[in-house]
Amino acid sequence: MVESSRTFDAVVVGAGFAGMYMLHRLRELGFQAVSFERADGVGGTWYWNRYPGARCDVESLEYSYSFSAELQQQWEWSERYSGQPEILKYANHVADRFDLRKDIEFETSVVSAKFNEAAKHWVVSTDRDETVISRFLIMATGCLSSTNMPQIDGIDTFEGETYHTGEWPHEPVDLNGKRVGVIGTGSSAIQAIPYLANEAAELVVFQRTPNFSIPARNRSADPAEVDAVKADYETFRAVNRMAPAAIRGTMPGRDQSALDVAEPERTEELLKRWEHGGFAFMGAFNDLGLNKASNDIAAEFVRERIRDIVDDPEVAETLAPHNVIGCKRICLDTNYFETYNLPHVKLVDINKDPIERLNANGVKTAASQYDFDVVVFATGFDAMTGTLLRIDIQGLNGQSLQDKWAEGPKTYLGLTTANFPNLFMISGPGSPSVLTNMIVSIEQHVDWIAACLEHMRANQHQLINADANAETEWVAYVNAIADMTLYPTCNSWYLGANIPGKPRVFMPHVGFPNYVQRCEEVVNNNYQGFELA
Ligand code: NA7
Repeated sequence: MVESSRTFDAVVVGAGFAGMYMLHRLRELGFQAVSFERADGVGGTWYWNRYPGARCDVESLEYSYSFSAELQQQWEWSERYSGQPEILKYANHVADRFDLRKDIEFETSVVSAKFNEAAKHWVVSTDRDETVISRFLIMATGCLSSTNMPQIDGIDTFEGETYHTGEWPHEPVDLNGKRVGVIGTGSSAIQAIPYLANEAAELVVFQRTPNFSIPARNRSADPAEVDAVKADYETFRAVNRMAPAAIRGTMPGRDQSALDVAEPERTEELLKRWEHGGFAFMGAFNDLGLNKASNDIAAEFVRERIRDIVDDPEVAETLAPHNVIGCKRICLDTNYFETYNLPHVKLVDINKDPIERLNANGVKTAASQYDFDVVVFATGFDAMTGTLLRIDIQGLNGQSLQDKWAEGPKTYLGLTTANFPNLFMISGPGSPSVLTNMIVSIEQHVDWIAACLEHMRANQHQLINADANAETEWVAYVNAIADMTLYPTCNSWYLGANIPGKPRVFMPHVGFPNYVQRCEEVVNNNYQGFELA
């Protein structure tokens, strides 16, 4: 390993939406910063997730940076929900517009980061055999950036092509006339399946857990709507930040329990939102995430729609989820359930007919052999902690993050972790992150970190470290809020339940405005819960 003479105020790991904005802010403040990015381009999630049909499920006018008034005025989104190519184009535009590339080193992965207590800096090593020194280490590594390959025997013996939705090739994949198998029915699969079915000669979907999905009702951007937002983008953003998930959508939530609304009004409300499309569905009533009886009403409504759409009653029943709606990340789709009416599309419930292994020709289940040319793994991610824990991060006394988080992530505000001084995480576990519009959460974290670094510079502090008690209280607080909701009632990736052996801990903080308020209180109380030295 070459110990380089390069010294930075801050190393930013990643050049997705978090890393890019962090780099921009650091440079604005006059800090010497570099970003290391494992891909050969910017965009993070939107760089990697190029599967057919990949699309954001937050509306374009909201899913964009707010930090530059000129940028948000000048950029034109073409659709209600942006597709992956357009979001990646936007990320590249931002990189060029703010001249970020000169401080991003592409195709460079950070493999370890060790805190040197005597020198009070991080020693950061990359897979380019270089070690650099930095006062601060900022992890902008994304929440869904380590793909999850299922532990199925014989994957390597399959002689056809295999793809993971989260690492889709850059070149178009030709599926014309091919027999395609898809494993998984999460958001990625639900977006991809109608596209895969369009091309493939045969498509077989292996489902472990059915998912709730609401029609996206995507369409071209409406010029009148765009003009109205752009006339006062500041207020639009401010209102969005006050919404529980920092997502307002185009239909306000109804402030009433489902149990307090009589039929037929209750069903009419749900139907109106089903027709409108998108996350607005979950705003039909104010207690869908809190009260099982209310949730059952919305869940049954969606099951009814699935039964309406899918011709074969047996297939419809297999596709109908029976857990709490919204407990797993709710999906948005375009013709997902309709796709199962096509004669060349088949659904296999692997609870009834388990996958035994992959073999040279395809997938062997307990009851059948399915031969494929292509198998697509839409099996998700080791979410929120996966990428952080793949890097050998060592804090005070050589303690590794892997050891510290062996029973689940422990953070203070989801921004820092005790005994890892001068280390920040953008949208880390314990922050609202994946339960919100990610860009809003990213901007809030970046601004908080930037202000903290400015404060430290102004007061000649060299070190910031979270207090262990403050951290313990934070973890308990995050769990207490989650326990008030229906989130812990199913096996979601929010709980780490999709990864065998991962500790079952609810990772994100529920609610955005209440979280921001806590972060502001901490600062106003002179960085309460931190030791500054
Ligand atoms: P998800 O939502 O984690 O979905 C992964 C899917 O793969 C899900 O249906 C899983 O079933 C299934 N899966 C995972 N492992 C296996 C094995 N071993 N066998 C069979 N099926 C399996 O990932 P996505 O990429 O779709 O979406 C991730 C996020 O990206 C999404 O929430 C949005 O925020 C954007 P399970 O439900 O675990 O039974």
